Amino acid sequence: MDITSARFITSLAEYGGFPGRGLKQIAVAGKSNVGKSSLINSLCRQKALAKTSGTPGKTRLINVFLLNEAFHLIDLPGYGYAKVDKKEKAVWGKRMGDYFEQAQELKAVLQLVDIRHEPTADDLTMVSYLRQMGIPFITVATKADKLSRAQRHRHILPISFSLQVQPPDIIAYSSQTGEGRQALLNAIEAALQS
Ligand SMILES: Nc1nc2c(ncn2[C@@H]2O[C@H](COP(=O)(O)OP(=O)(O)OP(=O)(O)O)[C@@H](O)[C@H]2O)c(=O)[nH]1
Ligand SMILES: [Mg+2]
Repeated sequence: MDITSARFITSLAEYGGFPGRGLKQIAVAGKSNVGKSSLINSLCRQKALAKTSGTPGKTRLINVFLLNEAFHLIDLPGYGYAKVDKKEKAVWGKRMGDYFEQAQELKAVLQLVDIRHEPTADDLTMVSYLRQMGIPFITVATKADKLSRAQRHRHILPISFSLQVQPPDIIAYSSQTGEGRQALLNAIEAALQS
């Protein structure tokens, strides 16, 4: 599979009112600044489809994109942003809970973790939530370009232990070099067929 077209559809605070339901969905989750929006841009080969930022907490709403006129890709707001107060965290939790409970068209979550770091407590909470909900997820280790090939192996292992995912199932990805793009597209294609 390749991506032949991609466009922004809408930003939602509440998923319940989303009119374009019925198409299959893939959602992108992960902590703030892990590279969710950058991954969407590199996957779609567009520079500014999803807004990216060096400042964590850029994506606050649920952003919906239509790919290949065939399925929705959902950019979820990131979690674990230290400067967010309690009230905002509660809003985030409610938004996400509503989304995951209502998104019956959701086929898989791309769960992003930074290849350089061990998954955070929030990552573990997210993954166990997905498992509990029976939502399949594809683990993507982002910013692979920041490590050498030898270093990558050393970093994938603790990620695999902590998330309980087999090492070969973790896709090392770089939005800057396009590494892992084809592997991820293949995984998305398989998820959409399930
Ligand atoms: N070197 C490198 N930098 C990356 C990569 N992906 C993202 N970044 C950088 O990481 C920062 C955050 O990227 P975003 O894509 O905005 O992250 P996000 O997960 O969407 O963040 P929120 O919207 O705040 O949740 C930006 O400065 C990006 O340029 C990558 O593959 N390699
Ligand atoms: Mg973002």
